[in-house]
Amino acid sequence: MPLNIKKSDFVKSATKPSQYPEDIFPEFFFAGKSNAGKSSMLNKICNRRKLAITSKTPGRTQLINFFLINNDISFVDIPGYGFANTPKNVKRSWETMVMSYLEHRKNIVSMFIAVDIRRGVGRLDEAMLELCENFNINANIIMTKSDKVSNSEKAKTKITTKNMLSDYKNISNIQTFSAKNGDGVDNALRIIENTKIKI
Ligand SMILES: Nc1nc2c(ncn2[C@@H]2O[C@H](COP(=O)(O)OP(=O)(O)OP(=O)(O)O)[C@@H](O)[C@H]2O)c(=O)[nH]1
Ligand SMILES: [Mg+2]
Repeated sequence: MPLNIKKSDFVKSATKPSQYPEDIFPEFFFAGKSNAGKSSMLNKICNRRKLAITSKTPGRTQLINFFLINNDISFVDIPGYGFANTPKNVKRSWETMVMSYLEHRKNIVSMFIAVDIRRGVGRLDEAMLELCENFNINANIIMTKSDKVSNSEKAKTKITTKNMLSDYKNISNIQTFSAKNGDGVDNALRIIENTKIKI
């Protein structure tokens, strides 16, 4: 059964572990390239328009944002990687912030990687996958903005992505998603329902 989200609340933003909320609930985090649609995905899954802030401008989400779902699941929107012309100091602070999140957070059960379906999986997505593999974190690949391509393109991309990522043992699911028309929402909710017990 898909998870039924009845309640979703913003908890807090953080840059470092001392600022994180308690680690008592199973946690899912949303990663991906800047502008790939992470925050929109989180909102669509929660059926809320403005829970996480979204923007046309890449680099909108700059802190680690924690949300509490149904009072017993945690969602985390992390800043995106790899937008053009990232200054070196911003890149370094992203790395410090995300690395210490992965190192310290004990309640992570799974991650959703948002990949713009028109762009496909890139070098930095693979780097993120590898990083998570090292931390034993299970990954779900979400090909976002599927409303922008035809059904045949959707099917084709799913197959090529599956083939391309077949070496990663930590990927449990590859699916399409649209925050615009709801494609893939139920499947994402089913995954959360089935994974949340793992803590
Ligand atoms: N057509 C369409 N547009 C989308 C979809 N999801 C996101 N967008 C648009 O893509 C842009 C970026 O969306 P965000 O959700 O802010 O992306 P993000 O990955 O959180 O970006 P950063 O926080 O900057 O890393 C916005 O203009 C969204 O409206 C989708 O499913 N379909
Ligand atoms: Mg965002």
